[in-house]
Amino acid sequence: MKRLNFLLLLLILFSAFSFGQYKLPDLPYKYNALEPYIDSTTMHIHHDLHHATYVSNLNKSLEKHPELYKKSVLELIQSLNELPADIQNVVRNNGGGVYNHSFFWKIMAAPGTANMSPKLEKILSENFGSVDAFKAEFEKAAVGRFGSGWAWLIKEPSGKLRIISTPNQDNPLMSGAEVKGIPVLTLDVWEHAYYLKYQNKRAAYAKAFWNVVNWTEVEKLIEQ
Ligand code: MN3
Repeated sequence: MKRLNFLLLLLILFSAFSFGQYKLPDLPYKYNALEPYIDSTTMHIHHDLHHATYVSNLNKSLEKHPELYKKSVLELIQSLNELPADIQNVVRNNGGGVYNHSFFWKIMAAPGTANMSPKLEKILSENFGSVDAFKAEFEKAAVGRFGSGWAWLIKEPSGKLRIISTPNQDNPLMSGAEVKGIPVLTLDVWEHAYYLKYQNKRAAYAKAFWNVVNWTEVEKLIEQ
């Protein structure tokens, strides 16, 4: 009986200690699901090492302010200016890294499994002239982002769709974002996202990306 109590106590202590800490989400598909456009090795390195590091760095950055573990990652990055000054920057970079990658995995799918519906074609054409014009503008934002960052399709408060890019791990939901909006599609243009397969050819990576977009999810996010 004593032994059981001891085990229970350990279990309770363990849950209390780990409560609220951020965890690396699993990929919503297999590592090789996006082949041949995004290779399995890149997905392993990107998810298991890069994304995982943002998660552990975010956890570490809140160690001195454990009450903040109660907040969601989104809540943290939407209220950066309200956080203790000593952690604002580290939460911006690592909270952004956690949020952006979790979102990025969700808006991709195995080639041919989540094609663009006629309804979404119409929405994109209304906003950008045509689907091709939309893709060209998005690729331009991806290629034109100097250094590391992200290209985004966002829904502005007015409901209009807009293409932007952000540096580092910034995103359009963050407090202080230059352009605010709801992300509905994104492309990671850090070199770690494409260098193994595409080397310095970011434009080829941006073009290949169209084969693995989860258009069903994008449409759902636009309609929300
Ligand atoms: Mn990345």
